[in-house]
Amino acid sequence: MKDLREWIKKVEDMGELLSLEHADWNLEIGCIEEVVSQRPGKRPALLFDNIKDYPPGYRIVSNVLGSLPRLCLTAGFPVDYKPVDFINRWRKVSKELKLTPPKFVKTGPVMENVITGGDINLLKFPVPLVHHLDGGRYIATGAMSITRDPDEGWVNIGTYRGQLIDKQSIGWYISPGKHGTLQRAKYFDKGKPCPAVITLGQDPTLYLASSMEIPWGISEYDFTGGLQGKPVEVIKGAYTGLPIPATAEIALEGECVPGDLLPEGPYGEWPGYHASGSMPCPVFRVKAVYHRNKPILHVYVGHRPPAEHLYRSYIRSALLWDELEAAGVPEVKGVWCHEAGSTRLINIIAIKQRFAGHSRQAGMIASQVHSAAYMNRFTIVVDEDVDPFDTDAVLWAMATRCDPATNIVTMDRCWSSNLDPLVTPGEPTFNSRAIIDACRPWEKLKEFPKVTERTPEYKAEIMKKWGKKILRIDKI
Ligand SMILES: Cc1cc2nc3c(=O)[nH]c(=O)nc-3n(C[C@H](O)[C@H](O)[C@H](O)COP(=O)(O)O)c2cc1C
Ligand SMILES: [Mn+2]
Repeated sequence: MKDLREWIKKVEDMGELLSLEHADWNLEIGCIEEVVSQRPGKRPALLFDNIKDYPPGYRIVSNVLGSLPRLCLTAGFPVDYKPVDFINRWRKVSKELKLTPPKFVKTGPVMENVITGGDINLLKFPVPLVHHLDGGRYIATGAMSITRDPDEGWVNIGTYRGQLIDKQSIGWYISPGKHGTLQRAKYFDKGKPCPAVITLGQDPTLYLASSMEIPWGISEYDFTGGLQGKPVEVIKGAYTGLPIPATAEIALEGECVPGDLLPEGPYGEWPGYHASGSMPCPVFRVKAVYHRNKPILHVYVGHRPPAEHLYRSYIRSALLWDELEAAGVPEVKGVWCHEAGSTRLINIIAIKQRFAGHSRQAGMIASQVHSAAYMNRFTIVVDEDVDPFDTDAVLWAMATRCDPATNIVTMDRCWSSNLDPLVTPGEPTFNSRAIIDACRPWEKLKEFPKVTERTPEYKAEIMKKWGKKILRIDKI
């Protein structure tokens, strides 16, 4: 996609955009998003203009990727894909794409306004107070943080939250173990400040890559260039030297000095809680602000599912399936990172059992590979006759094929974070997790009671003979 504006136009043409005026940045916009993204039926992207206290044109876009057609548009896929089509296509494309580094250009729309030094005032933008219990106004939610590995030289992009501390500073929260945290820690270990760029509105295709677990060492820029078949255009930041997307809506250049910590949080987050409390967090000091005329701030509103972040169920399912195969788990027939687990907490793997221990292998590995290891709590392994997308079928398999005393194993001291409502703020961020082996026990596979269900062929025969009479009920 060229930029966020082209994306908005396309979404409007698809009938998936709702434009609203005169909403208040103070709680209203956050709640409108929650109502819209949790309603049954269409859940449009939201574009707010004439926001209270702000000049016309200073807009907010929200619920950006909160529908499968919008996700397909963003990935460059046909917009009528079903979940399984998306997952298959993402797997194929991400295997075949040619990593394509960004292209440096002299200037671009993001440079329409340049503000430095004492003139910087982040409240120029309609920074929302999103939830009643948030620790403050959150400026970076649907955002991207761009950093360079000081030893290896590659550029990472991650979506990490940022709370407005004052007119020139942001509490820059990155969870333990994320690429941004690892790179930032490398600067701090050398006693050096960590330079970074934070963008607050950008091409959703780049944002998609920024918010997903692309492997360590691969720049999300290069991945996006490959996905869209042309390099992302970037401008070299005057302060940091980092590549800034030329069409970003708003970009902030600055740095984080070791030991410069201030309280951050809580923010109502994707698991559906205000966890984490308020904790000391590295502060991002803004040195330069660039923005387009009439900039659009991308706001992500965290809350219990259904929510915008469910788009990550589709991508994570594809990534997890790939990682299982790469780790040597054979005969994976389906993967679903369930929306009720906010795409991370409950993952379902379907396999065709081929050997004793196969189901345990699938579950243990699925609970630890990169795309799923962070904050996972339940991995459920089912046989191939169970559709992982069908929650009732998965629960039925658990209820009828899993002997809890022998087929639920737990692990403790695994990778979690302050966003986990079971983690006590200030304590080490471990969690425990369960592998629920809901496959028919291997040693009973042959004699396991047959499922009480007619064959599709016999059902079809019955419908041929009786279908008209049965379906009359729909017309009554
Ligand atoms: C809207 C949104 C907000 C997010 N906020 C955070 C955050 O505040 N901190 C964090 O560590 N990860 C956050 N994530 C998850 C990361 O973006 C995700 O794990 C991504 O893979 C991180 O990039 P990395 O793999 O390069 O570290 C968020 C994701 C989304 C979609
Ligand atoms: Mn990364």
